[in-house]
Order: sequence, then C-alpha cells, then structure tokens
Amino acid sequence: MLTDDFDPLQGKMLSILDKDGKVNEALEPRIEDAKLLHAYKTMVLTRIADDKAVRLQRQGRLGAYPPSRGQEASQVGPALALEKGDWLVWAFRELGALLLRGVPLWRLYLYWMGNEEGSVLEGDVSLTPSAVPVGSQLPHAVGISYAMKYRKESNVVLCYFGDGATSEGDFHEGLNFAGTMRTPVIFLCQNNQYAISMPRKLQTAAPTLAQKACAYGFKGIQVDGNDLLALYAATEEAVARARKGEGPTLIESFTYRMGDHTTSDDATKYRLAEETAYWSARDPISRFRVYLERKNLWDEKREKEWSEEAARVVEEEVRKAETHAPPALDDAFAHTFATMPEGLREQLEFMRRDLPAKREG
Ligand SMILES: Cc1ncc(C[n+]2csc(CCOP(=O)(O)OP(=O)(O)O)c2C)c(N)n1
Repeated sequence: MLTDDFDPLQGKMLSILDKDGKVNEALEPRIEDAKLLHAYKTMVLTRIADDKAVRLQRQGRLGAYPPSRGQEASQVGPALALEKGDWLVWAFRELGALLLRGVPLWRLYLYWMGNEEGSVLEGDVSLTPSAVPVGSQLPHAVGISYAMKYRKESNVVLCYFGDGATSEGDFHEGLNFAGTMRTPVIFLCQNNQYAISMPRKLQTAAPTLAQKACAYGFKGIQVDGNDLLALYAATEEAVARARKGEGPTLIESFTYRMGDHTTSDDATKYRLAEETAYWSARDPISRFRVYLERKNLWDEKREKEWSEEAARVVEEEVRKAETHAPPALDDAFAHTFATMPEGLREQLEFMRRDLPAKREG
C-alpha cells in the first residue's frame, strides 16, 4: 500500500514520473489511454484558459483572478480518480479539476467576472461553489462525507485546499471529525509552498503537511505534486479505501505556484527568480508529455491540433461569458441567507431606492 511505503514521518515522498518524464515502472498505475489523453488535454486546456483569464483581467474584462500555472497536475490528477456520484469540494485555485469533470469554462469565467450565476456549476460529479474564505470548505466536505456514510452510499468526497488552510481551525476540526467518524473523504492539500507571500516553513514547524494526518488517526502521504501519475495513484488508493469504509486520507501535493497569488499580487517581491526557474524545469505538463510520447500517444502534430482546439474553445467560452446577461443589482444580496436578516434587507431597500437616482445624477 502506497501510504505504508511512503510514510511522511520517514521523509518519503511518492514520485512515479521523474522530472524528465521517466516512469518508475514498479509504481506505474494502470490507466487506459483514453483517460491519459483526457488528462493531458485538460492540462493543456487549463493552461491556455488560465493564461487567458490573466490577460482578460489586465484588459479590465475580468476581476481579480488566482492563476493555476504549474499546478495543473495537482488539480487534474486527483480529480481523475473520481466517479459519478462523488463530490468535489474546492477552494478557488482548482480550474483543472473542474474542467476535467466537465464544468463549462464560461461559467467559471462568469464567476471571476463577478456574476453569481458563475456559481451554478454542473459537471459529471457533484460540486460545491468556490470557497474563498480559506479552509471554510473542509467542515462542509466532512459533513457531506458523513451524510454519505449515514446513508450507506459508496461515494466519496475529494476536498481541495491550500497549504495556508492548514493553519485554520476549520482544517483541524474537519480532520478531527473525519477521523473519529471514519468518513469517506480525501483531503487534497495543494501545497504550492506559499499562502500569498507566506512561505510554507512559516506556516508550520512540521517537516511535512501530510504527517498531520497521524495526529487525527488516519493515513497521510506526501506526493510529488507535478507528477500526474503519482497524484492519480495516491488518490485512487485513497478513494478505494474510503469506498470500503476505511475512512479518510490526507494527500499533500507538493507543487509550486508558477504565477502570482492573484492578479493583485507581485510574487517577485517575495520570491527569487532562481526558485521560479528551478520549478519551471519541473513543469507538470512537459513531464507528462514525455511519458505520453514514450507510449506513442503524443507527437508534434497532435500537440498542434490539441492546443489549437483548446485555444478555439477558450475564445468561444470567453464570448459566451461576455455575452451573458449581467447580474441584477439585487443579486449581491440574494444568495447568502434563506431568510434575509433585517440589516441586509434595509441595505437592499436603500440600494433599490437610492442607487438608480445616484446613477442618473
Ligand atoms: C479566512 C481567510 N483569511 C484570509 C484570507 C485572505 N487570503 C486569500 S487567499 C489566502 C492564502 C491562501 O493560501 P493557501 O491556502 O496556501 O492557498 P493558495 O492561495 O496558495 O492556493 C489568504 C490569506 C481569506 N480569503 N480567508
């Protein structure tokens, strides 16, 4: 079992594809070709869609946006292990996972354009809306997984969050309940090594984040987060355990955020160029491409076709988002409470009464 062989307390990290794309055959997971190609094409689409979002923000066509560059394998690999009926609970930097599960890109663009309709997400698994308050999605994920256990369903919840979330109370409360109730949840920590400008080593004195699982009585594993095969293998095993009623797993995906925290950030203020260059040489997409080439699933001609198709899809999805009806003014008040509290209702009335006049004036 991978979680036994790669104990984070012994300082062992699971890696299957090395930085040059060479595979460790003893650990290589069996994944059918169609699934491998779906994963690769989704990573390519994610990068193109992500770069486009940054450019749209620069042009004033989209609000603040958190780039995914460098984290494509960390997002796509775990989501590849889900099946229909499972839940995907996410934070805000999981574009690749959402695209893999069939969420329409234009909806996600709409969300970052500030339209609440961008939170109406449909894919081939069940989805929560984004959770920007750091760590707040963990208790929700555990609650959903407890409901599954209570109903004797065999589905699982995959819950993404960042290294910064491990300092929130919600992280510890979530893991504690999941451990005591042995719920079918996989905690996927995308350790991109920074919470905005806060480096991982100031987040916790523990050598790894994966080892925190030990304190809650379940398995944890640290995985090379730029290695799609390792992420898939670790998640697939965790999913199988959860479906059998053997409880939660914490997976630490050790990756790197290549870009800024969001379009409001400037990472050159707190990171050295040498560090970013080191991680550029470990790009998750080019590493996986070499693996596919060795399996005769990739060549230059196909790459050109796929990236041109992805670029075409991205332009079309931007068009859909930009031609979508703008949100009604009331929308900013509509989706938080089932019954609107008095103070909020007063503000709504104030806005309805005074804003049109102010706009005209
Ligand atoms: C409860 C809370 N505190 C602070 C913030 C401001 N904030 C937004 S993202 C972020 C860092 C999150 O870091 P991490 O969990 O590692 O995820 P990453 O952004 O690196 O993907 C912070 C502090 C917030 N959104 N919510």
